[in-house]
Amino acid sequence: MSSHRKSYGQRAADHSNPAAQLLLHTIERKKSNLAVSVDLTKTSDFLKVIDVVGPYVCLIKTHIDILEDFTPDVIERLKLLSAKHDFVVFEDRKFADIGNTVALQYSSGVHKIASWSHITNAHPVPGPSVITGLASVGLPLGRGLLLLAQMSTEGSLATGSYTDDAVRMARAHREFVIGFIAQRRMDHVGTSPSSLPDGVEDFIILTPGVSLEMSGDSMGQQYRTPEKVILENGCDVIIVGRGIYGKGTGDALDVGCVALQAEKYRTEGWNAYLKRIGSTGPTS
Ligand code: S5P
Repeated sequence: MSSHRKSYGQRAADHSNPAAQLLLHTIERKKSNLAVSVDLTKTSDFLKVIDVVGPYVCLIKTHIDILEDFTPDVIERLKLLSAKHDFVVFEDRKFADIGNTVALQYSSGVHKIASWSHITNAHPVPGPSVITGLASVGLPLGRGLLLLAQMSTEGSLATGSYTDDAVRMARAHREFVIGFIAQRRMDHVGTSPSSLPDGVEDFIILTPGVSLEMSGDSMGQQYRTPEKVILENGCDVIIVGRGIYGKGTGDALDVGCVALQAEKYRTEGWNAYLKRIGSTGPTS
C-alpha cells in the first residue's frame, strides 16, 4: 500500500529515526496533523499562543531568532509546554551553509537548537554536505531533518530538477532526513512505481502556505486550503501561522479566537486525512 494511504500510526513503524517516530505517533495519538508556526517577536505572546494552541497541534514550529527578548529560559518554558501538551518542536532554521558552519550553527551560539528542537530543516542548495554537517550533531541526539524541496512563495526557484535532486539527496541519507518541506508528495521523483517497492521509502511531507481565508499576503506568500494540501496533494502535516493567530500581539491577541481557529484547522486537516485513507466517520 502506498504510504499516503496508510495511517500515521502504521507509518511510524517504517521509520527508524526517533524524531520521525515521535511525530507520527503524536499525530495519531492527538488526531491532529496541524502544526502551528508561532512567528511572534515577544516571548510573552509566543508562549501564550503555544499554550493556547497546544492541545490542538502535533507540532509547534518556531523561528527562535525573531524573539527580541530571548533568554535561555524561553527554551525551558517551551520544553515544559511541549511536555504539558504533547507536541513535537521544529525550529525552522533553514540551514544553508557548508557542513562545518551548519554544525556550529545547529549546536552552538545563543540558541543551541540541537539541544531542544526535535526537528529542523535545511536548504539543499549547498549539496549533501549540509546534511552530513547537521547529522554529525543531530543524529547522536535522535533528531530529524527536513529538506526544503519546494517553497510556497511566488517565483520560488525550488522547482523541477532542484526538487528532484533534493529527493535524491534525502534518499542517500534516510537515517537523518525524515521528510520534506514541500507542496506535494515526492514519491514520483526519479522512479517508476515498480522500481520503488512499498515500504522502501516514506518521507513525511510538511506543508506551509495554508489558510482557509486568505489566498496570499503582500510579500509573495501563497495559500491553499487544508483539504487541497492533505487530500489532493497527499501531504502529511499542515503548517499554519497567521491563519490561526492573525496579526494580533499583546493586548490584541484574542486567545479565545486563537483556540477556535486552531480547533477549526485541526478538524479540517484531520477530516481531509480520513478521506484520503478512505476512513469513514469524520470528526466534527
Ligand atoms: O516554503 C515555505 C517554507 C516555510 S518553512 N513557506 C513558508 O511559509 N514557510 C514558513 O511557514 C514561513 O517561514 C512561516 O514561518 C510559515 C508560514 O506562516 P504563515 O503566517 O504564512 O502561515
